[in-house]
Amino acid sequence: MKPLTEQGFAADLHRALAQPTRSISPKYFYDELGSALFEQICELPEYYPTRTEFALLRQHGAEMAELIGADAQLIEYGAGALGKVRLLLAHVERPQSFVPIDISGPHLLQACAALQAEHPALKILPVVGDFTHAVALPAAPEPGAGQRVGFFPGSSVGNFTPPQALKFLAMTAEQLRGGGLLIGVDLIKDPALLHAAYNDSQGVTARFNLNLLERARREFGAQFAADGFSHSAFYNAPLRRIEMHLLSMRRQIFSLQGIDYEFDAGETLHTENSYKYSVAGFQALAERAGYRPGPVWTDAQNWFSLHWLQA
Ligand code: AVI
Repeated sequence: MKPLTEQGFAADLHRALAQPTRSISPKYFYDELGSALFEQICELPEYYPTRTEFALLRQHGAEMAELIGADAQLIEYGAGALGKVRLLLAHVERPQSFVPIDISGPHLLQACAALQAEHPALKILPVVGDFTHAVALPAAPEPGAGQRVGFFPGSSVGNFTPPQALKFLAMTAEQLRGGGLLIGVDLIKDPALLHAAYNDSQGVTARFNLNLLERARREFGAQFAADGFSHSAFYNAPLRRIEMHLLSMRRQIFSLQGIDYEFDAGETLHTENSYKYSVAGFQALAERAGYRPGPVWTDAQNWFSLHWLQA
């Protein structure tokens, strides 16, 4: 077995499998195939967050840009394909620079090249790193010039537990002091809608979840029966979160790098939480992290929210 201090997918998977209640970080979904499956999820009819947030950015981008102000440095946490920031950049006056942070260097640089072609005058300063930690950032605008503004769309904050979210928000509040954060947050709603969003009829979310085990097979030769696990996603109402699990269909052995882990029928590996907030509940969390909550934009159905938080 790998030493317990080791970082990375294999070490974390061993650590998870050795626990009586098995749970692993959702960050391991996102290898090449997992990232492509997530892009497909964003297009699904049942997965409302992406299109609702896009619509809010399209509708209110100019108001948001007004709060961002002229000459701002815009920092995107967990940048991905840079689709949403384009809707802001269309309105922001003379951005001083755009700093996208992402763990996947090749993808980030590719996305930056495409954005640069559309905005030849924009200074793009990509940072390859884990945005959940305090990565070194380019210098902020001079005092009296524009402000530093963070952008964290997609309700990725929902994939943190509330204590992790508090820690992340407190870190960004420090980084953005004097400026602000524009953050997308998925809202509490009818559990049937939530259930459908994470149990789509085409089975893409199931493939996305199961890819975590397939990734272990590809990368470390993990051995398990292809039909031994199934996708399970449900709304845990008291905790206000969708939980995703990989559910063992029978008593079986999952073998990883020469170590056998036993699963009973019905036992799970917990792979993701996706917390849902009320507007007031999220504002209270942001306040505890050192922000002053400002304007909030929501859709007519109250499914999704974008918050301006003053740092
Ligand atoms: C990235 N994150 C905000 C997505 C979510 O909704 O929690 C990931 C996801 N998991 C299943 N479907 C989408």
